[in-house]
Amino acid sequence: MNVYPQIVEAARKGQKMLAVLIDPDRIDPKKTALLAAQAAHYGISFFMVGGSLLTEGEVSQTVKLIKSHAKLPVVLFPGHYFHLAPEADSLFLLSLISGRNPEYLIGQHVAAAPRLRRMDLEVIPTGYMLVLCDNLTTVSYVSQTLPIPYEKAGVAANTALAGEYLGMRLAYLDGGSGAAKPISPRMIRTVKQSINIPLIIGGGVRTPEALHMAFAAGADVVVVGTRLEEEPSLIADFAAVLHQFNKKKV
Ligand code: 1GP
Repeated sequence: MNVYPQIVEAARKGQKMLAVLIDPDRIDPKKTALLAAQAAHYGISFFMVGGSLLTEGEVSQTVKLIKSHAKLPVVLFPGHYFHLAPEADSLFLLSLISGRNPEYLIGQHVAAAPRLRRMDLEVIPTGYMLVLCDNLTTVSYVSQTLPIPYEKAGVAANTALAGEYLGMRLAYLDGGSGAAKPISPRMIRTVKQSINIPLIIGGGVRTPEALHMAFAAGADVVVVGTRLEEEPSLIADFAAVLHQFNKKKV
């Protein structure tokens, strides 16, 4: 189940995608099972599994748990080269292009490469940009990088475009998990207008209104993690926004 062609095709048609992120560090197996079953029912696009601070083993278990409840693609969203699992479908191979820490621009990738060769994962090179949304999130701390300032939409756009010229297939603007507020619509619009690759937005999207704003500003894919892990039943409200944009009824 290759995810990248689906993202490109949806973006070409102006269709939106909604991804649910599960962090194996915080997983509640009952809630995740419920979320997986409901996500399939409500037409969510795909799952992501990952986090900044987890250990090997939990990733595989989480992917298997999701797969046992939902026939949806699972994309790995690794914080470390240990965070790989052959049970997943795809991998966002993240280059942290907002930062200047070589470890997250090439170091982790060198360590991951031989493992990836042994796994049959779809590898999607992704230009990953952190944005400072009021609070310092775990990912900024762990990666020891400076995020892009909230108001600097032009910096974000230039960074995303540089990523595209370097061969990245996706641009991912992230406030980080648990961000105090979502990325601004102005930054989303500015970045979207500057690039030709699909744009993913995540971090701090806690309400259907915030999801609506991100889609309306030009996000092709929006990722919701924390809020749905807390309250899986909200999936219906988030899905309603997705289908409103895609003009489908659930
Ligand atoms: C984090 O974009 C994701 O990388 C999701 O963030 O947990 O705040 O929804 P939240």
